Amino acid sequence: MGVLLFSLLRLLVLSFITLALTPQQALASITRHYKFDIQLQNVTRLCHTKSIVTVNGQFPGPQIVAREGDQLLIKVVNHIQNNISIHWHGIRQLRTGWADGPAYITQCPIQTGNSYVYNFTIVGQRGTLWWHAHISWLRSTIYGPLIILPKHGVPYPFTKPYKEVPIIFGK
Ligand SMILES: *[C@@H]1O[C@H](CO)[C@@H](O)[C@H](O)[C@H]1NC(C)=O
Ligand SMILES: *[C@@H]1O[C@H](CO)[C@@H](O)[C@H](O)[C@H]1NC(C)=O
Ligand SMILES: *[C@@H]1O[C@H](CO)[C@@H](O)[C@H](O)[C@H]1NC(C)=O
Ligand SMILES: [Cu+2]
Repeated sequence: MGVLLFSLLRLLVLSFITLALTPQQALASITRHYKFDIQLQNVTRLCHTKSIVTVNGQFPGPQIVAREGDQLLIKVVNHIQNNISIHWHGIRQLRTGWADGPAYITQCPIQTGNSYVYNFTIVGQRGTLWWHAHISWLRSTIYGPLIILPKHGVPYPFTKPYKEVPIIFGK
């Protein structure tokens, strides 16, 4: 009788835990979509205007924000005359080597008028990384931050900052 009651109780507690955790787990990982249009843009710095290669006309490029465990689908469309590829600097590509980005190493570059969807999942990493073009001189203007937040409910390993500001050094 005591054993049965104990088993029943355990079952109840276990189902309660499962029920309580399910919605959160459903929230845990999502797929995030980004579109990178590689295009020329006139950019002014220190009173000089130059036509440079950008992502979506932005310089520095757009910020990617994801949570640990999320899947990223980044569609890169090449509108310029050069071949291009984008490297997700510091991301561990676990069984997704073809999404790493170095041209002629893990992929053929994306040719003019073509596109490629980088598809990878962030596993066991958090913090601020960056992405950049990984071919020829295009890397000098094509770059931006890649921010990986901890999973929901997981704190930073330090006191929560008052504010976060990505700082990116370029030339
Ligand atoms: C940049 O400026 C030049 C000169 O004004 C113009 O001919 C060109 O179309 C502009 N390019 C873009 C992408 O806006
Ligand atoms: C673009 O890539 C293709 C395929 O790798 C190559 O044949 C071609 O020469 C490249 N074009 C330029 C301008 O580098
Ligand atoms: C992304 O990759 C996963 C497996 O790694 C695959 O199941 C999924 O279909 C891919 N999605 C797209 C849009 O390519
Ligand atoms: Cu890199």
